Amino acid sequence: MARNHIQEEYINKAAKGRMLNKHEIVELLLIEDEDRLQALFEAARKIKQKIFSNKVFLYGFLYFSTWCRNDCNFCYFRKSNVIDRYRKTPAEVLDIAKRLADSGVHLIDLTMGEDMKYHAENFESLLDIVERIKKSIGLPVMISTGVLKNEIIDAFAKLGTEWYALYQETHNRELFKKLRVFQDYDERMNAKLYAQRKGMLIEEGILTGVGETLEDIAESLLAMGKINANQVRVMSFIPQKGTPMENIKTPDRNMELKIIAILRLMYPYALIPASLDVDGISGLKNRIRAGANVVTSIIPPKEGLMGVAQNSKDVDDGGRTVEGVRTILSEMGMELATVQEYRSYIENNFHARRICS
Ligand code: SAM
Ligand code: MD0
Ligand code: SF4
Repeated sequence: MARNHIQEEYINKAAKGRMLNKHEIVELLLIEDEDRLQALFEAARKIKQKIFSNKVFLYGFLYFSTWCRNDCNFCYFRKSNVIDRYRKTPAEVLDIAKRLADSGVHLIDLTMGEDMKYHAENFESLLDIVERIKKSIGLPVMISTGVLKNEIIDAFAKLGTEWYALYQETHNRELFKKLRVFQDYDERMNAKLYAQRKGMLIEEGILTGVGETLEDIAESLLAMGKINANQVRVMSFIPQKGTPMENIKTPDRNMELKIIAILRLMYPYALIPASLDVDGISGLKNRIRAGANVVTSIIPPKEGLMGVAQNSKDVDDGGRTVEGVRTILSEMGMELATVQEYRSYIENNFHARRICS
């Protein structure tokens, strides 16, 4: 059978609710023909529409400390990079969280490098911040702190922290070693699984354009379902000045879009981000069209806050705000969900595992 027909058959199979295997995922990742590509996105969109109608969720991104003990080769904030860093005070974090909430986001994502200051104080001040956000702001919280010890995860889980985001980046152990140098694959995976056992929702993710093969990507997409991740993501690698990977080119965006669409076909109920941290606000429409349903990396302007992959793009001119996003979504016939709708979705014990197979 001609390749086009095979790809079409796999899209139809997945659209009917049947799980894709590794070979089939690789075949879909190979799609180049424009009509097939559009058919893939359309199938993903239809599934999203059926489950989430035209509702989109928004995450406020609060990168409160850019200090880090690690040396990930892809990251601008790796310890060896000589850059200006900041650490917001708890009062500043709360103030920004409040303004993000008032602007209309559905969740506050508290992100940091693996800042030793927090490790040294057993995360007391971050636990306090989460408690205050829950009490006085009332929005769900995600922590993206890097690897935490089990006792610390216990403390966050006890407070009712909804999410722990911790991305493996790849599920190829050899590649992991090259990307997250001197870090332990199992330690990272186990922290995530421990949080899940303690009742937290987990987010798993990969980077594309970091030397992975299509088979590696397929393995990762399957791994996300095996661990029942609730939110699953891909981000295109953006080269960062001063890092060992600064001369590696950013990949063609169609790969990220194909991965988003395949994730949607495989895991209809999952939350899948359209990150503003890769192409800024101009990258929003195509990611939503490919099947994403959460806009992440909404950053309040002029607070001295950074993104991770695009640390300043569209931030201070207000492009990455709820208003900026709302305008674009409404042009597409999409709407912002309410906080209540987001809450009831995450309280419904959903996960990436296929429910309608
Ligand atoms: N430090 C914590 C950690 O590593 O888990 C949380 C913040 S970390 C900076 C969040 C994620 O940003 C990483 O897991 C990675 O997927 C993504 N990221 C970092 N550098 C990137 C880059 N150059 N291009 C694209 N994504 C990147
Ligand atoms: C994003 N810059 O969503 C954020 C970050 C961490 N939970 C998320 C990678 O694009
Ligand atoms: Fe640190 Fe996270 Fe960047 Fe790695 S990805 S260097 S852990 S901030």
